Amino acid sequence: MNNLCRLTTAAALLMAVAVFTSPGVSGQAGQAKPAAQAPAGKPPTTATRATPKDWTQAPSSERPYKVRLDFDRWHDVAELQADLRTLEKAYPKFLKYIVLGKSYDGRDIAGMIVNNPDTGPDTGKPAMYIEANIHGNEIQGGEICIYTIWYLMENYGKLDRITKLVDERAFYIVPTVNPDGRDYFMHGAGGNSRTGHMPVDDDNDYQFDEDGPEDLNGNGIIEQIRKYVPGQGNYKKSAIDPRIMEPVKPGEVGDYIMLGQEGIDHDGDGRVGEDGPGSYDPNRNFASDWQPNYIQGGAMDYPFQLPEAKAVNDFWMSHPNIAGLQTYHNNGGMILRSPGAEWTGDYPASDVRAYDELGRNAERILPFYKYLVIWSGLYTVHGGVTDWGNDGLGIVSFSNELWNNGQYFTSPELKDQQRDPNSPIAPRMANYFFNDFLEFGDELTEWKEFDHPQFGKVEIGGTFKKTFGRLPPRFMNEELCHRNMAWTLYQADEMPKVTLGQSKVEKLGDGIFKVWLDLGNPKVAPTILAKAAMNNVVPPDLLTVDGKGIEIISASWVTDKWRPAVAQSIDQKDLKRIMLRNGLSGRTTKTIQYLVKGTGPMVVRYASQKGGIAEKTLTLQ
Ligand SMILES: [Ca+2]
Ligand SMILES: [Ca+2]
Ligand SMILES: [Ca+2]
Ligand SMILES: [Ca+2]
Ligand SMILES: [Zn+2]
Repeated sequence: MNNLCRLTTAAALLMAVAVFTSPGVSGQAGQAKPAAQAPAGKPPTTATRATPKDWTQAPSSERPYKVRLDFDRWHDVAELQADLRTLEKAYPKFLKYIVLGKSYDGRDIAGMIVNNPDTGPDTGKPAMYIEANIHGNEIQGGEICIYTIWYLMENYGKLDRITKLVDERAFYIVPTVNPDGRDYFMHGAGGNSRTGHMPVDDDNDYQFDEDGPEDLNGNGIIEQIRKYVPGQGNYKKSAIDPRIMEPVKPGEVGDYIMLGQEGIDHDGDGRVGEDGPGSYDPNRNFASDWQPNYIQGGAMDYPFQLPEAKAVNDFWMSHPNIAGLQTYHNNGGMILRSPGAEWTGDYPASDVRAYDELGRNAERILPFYKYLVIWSGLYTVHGGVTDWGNDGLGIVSFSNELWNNGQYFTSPELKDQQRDPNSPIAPRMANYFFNDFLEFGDELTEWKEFDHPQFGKVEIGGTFKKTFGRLPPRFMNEELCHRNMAWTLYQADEMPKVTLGQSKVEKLGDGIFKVWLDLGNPKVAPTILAKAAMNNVVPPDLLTVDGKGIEIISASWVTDKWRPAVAQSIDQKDLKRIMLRNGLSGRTTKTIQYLVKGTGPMVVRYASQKGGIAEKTLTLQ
């Protein structure tokens, strides 16, 4: 019971006491006479029970949603696109449905631009790019993408922070970068459909994709096959739970053999499911630290060979205002940044500081998630999206590994129980417990007899569904959507934002002025990452001066505004067009001093590819 509830109960109790102790009242509560029947001239002695007040006419504490979408299930490609269309139709001013390109099988790679045109075109604002599902089986990021668009729109004009964010930033949101893989995962046999669908000969028999796994019993899941061979097997049913198969100890015999995953050996090579669709890694086909297949498996023959990788990269190249990137994966509960490989070396210290501050706050927004560097915290990745994003495009890039099985049993008491190997929620059994008592058997297929054309009488089953483990249970997905979105909105808010702040104009003589002006970036991310400046992938910020007849005699950086003795002269050819090669780092103010000849308006403009544009007009008189 909370405090408010306690108070209310106490108040009700007091009132009841007051009624029962009023003089002249001897009956029980239910027998109090209505006031209308009290004798004339006497005040009523008890309260009247009037007809209930119709509160529904007063404003509700709940906010009505304009669009209702479901976030407690998974959507195939057509459903995701339908949701995008629904949102676009409901919020046509802010939303624009876009197609970045086609997948190998010809599906649209659809996305949404979120922008308030009243505050300028999207391309003129720092933009946050959010994508999901480059690995076909890692689907729940798609729902987060839809949730993000939905939440921004539903709360625009209602929550000041959301309104400001949408006014100041643009968003590019792509729910599935690998629509072939997504639909194969959801509708096809594929449990392991990480890949896209460009054919690859996995087993070097000069045939492409000739023998994939097959859902023989038609329940939509690729299961295990076991065969009962009493006294001749090397597997047995576990004593803890007969649904679990375990290998026998040396010297023991078991009653079962395991025959691998569900399917048929179509090409007679003795193997089942050895060459399914594709089989490469779309997240190894990007240009930073790209390595050939013999170093980085699944990288394909050259960067951007995959139509999906090329489509998103073409979009990034044509939207250099993208300053923040999130690419959703699953699973494990991680907030990852590059480098993907140790040999490329860590980022310059100033970049690491910005990443660390963002990452530490991400951990606070996302309990159960750890902020980690890819090569040291996960594994080595060559040619991944976030390396290309940071090193090749100068974008602050993160990748979340969504969902962590630890989220099933989260209280300290239950965590203690998980340490007890005999507990039904010990790690080995936790999934079974969760399946039985929280999902009512929805996630596990039981063993069932099957007549296999090649193996004879077998049993198929014993498998958690493809949605289990990598994805949260459906009923927990809305929280996953919201928290991950909240983290990307925080990142979007901390993208660089250039400002022109305090200024001072001092008249030195006839038509000669000293002008001070503060240039600022109050956000965590720098306008140009140090690594991007090193790689020359982001153009310098540009500080320009305009005004009829105005000449800049000299320009210098004021080292300390409050002790202005020392100034560092800016040695550039055109002082009306000063380049800042390293931009403005995070949370910085820098003061410039101009010596100007001329009178009238002086327009100063700071333009940063990733930090936006600020303009200020000073008057020289
Ligand atoms: Ca083959
Ligand atoms: Ca293949
Ligand atoms: Ca099956
Ligand atoms: Ca085969
Ligand atoms: Zn992944």
